[in-house]
Amino acid sequence: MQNINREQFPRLKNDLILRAARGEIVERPPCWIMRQAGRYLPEYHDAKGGRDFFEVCRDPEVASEITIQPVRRYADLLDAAIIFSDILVIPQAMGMTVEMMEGKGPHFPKPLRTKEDVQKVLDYEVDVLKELDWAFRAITTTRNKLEGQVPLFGFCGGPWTLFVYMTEGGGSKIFRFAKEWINTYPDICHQLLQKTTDVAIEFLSQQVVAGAQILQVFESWGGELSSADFDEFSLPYLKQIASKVPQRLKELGVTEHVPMIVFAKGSWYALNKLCDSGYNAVSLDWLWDPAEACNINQGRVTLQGNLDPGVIYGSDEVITKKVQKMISGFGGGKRHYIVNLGHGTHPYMNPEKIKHFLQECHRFGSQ
Ligand code: 1CP
Repeated sequence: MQNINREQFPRLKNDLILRAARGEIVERPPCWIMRQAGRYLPEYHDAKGGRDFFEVCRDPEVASEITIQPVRRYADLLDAAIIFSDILVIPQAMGMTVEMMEGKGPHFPKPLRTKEDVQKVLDYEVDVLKELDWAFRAITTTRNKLEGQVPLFGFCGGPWTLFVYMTEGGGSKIFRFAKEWINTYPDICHQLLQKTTDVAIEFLSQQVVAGAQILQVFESWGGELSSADFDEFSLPYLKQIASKVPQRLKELGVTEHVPMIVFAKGSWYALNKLCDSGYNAVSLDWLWDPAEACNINQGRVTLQGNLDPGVIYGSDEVITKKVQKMISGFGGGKRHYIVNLGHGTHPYMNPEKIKHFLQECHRFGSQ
């Protein structure tokens, strides 16, 4: 395990996203992109060199290089880096095997299908510091290598989203097993969601100790739940994370305020509640009209998003037009706003189009 002195990290030169997340008035909206590192960048494939995804995550030198690649390529256009890792490292730390199938996505050879399967995970004693030591090393290395250019995001998956992967065994279109679980054995589901939440709280807190300066929780499958089921199987756990991470950070001796962002993709019905869920910022998918979201938010939190990632496949002129519309929809972006896409990049995207998107966000956001 590492011995970290947070005072010794390089001084932060660009704290724009931290100020915007805290609700301060800023000179322009900060910009970053979900999945800004990864497969659409040729330099990612060079650095990965055909190795296994999780092997690369566990190598602090390569993981930090991949994390910094977009910051280097889009110099001065990105206001944050996000550590190169995956949401599925929590199920791994809980004793489950997760493989990454090249070009396909995550695969669990033994998903949770019986009560005994779940009990095994509930009984498994998780030592977050030990199991995820490699993740903390990657964060510390990256924080040092970033030399204070931009803040570093730590992240984790939302408990419901992780539950989906643990029960389905991978991505899904119909969510047969996850839905079978919550509609047959809700009590067992709550036990598993609680255990996952406890691990997520410790994992996020230790990422901060290791050097993360801002946190995001990805509840990517939120929108697969009905409004009532979201209130039962997702929201209470997201709220616990927001309230307990700051408590844990205090215990761990972290004195600065670390902003937290929640992204519950597809959970449009929950925006009002998410604005009161304890997060500093709520990330929106592209189904939202920015002005309508602002109207619901009423300045309670910072909103993040929300350009349809598909717009990146369009012409420069159309990207420009849609960026302008987005930023004006968010009231010009000088307060309560962080630029992002409504979801992550795709492997087929042209890095030059992403650059154009970022340049236009700077141009309209500075006006
Ligand atoms: O810059 C970055 O953001 C890179 C770090 C990162 C993050 C934040 C990766 C790298 N994954 C994630 C989060 C993540 N992983 C989410 C939440 C965000 C989202 O909704 O997109 C989810 C749902 C996953 C699960 C996952 N991992 C998928 C999706 C599969 C599905 O069910 O649709 C996939 C394809 C992965 C693999 C993965 N993770 C990251 C990369 C670069 C890759 C591709 C690996 C490869 O083949 O090289």
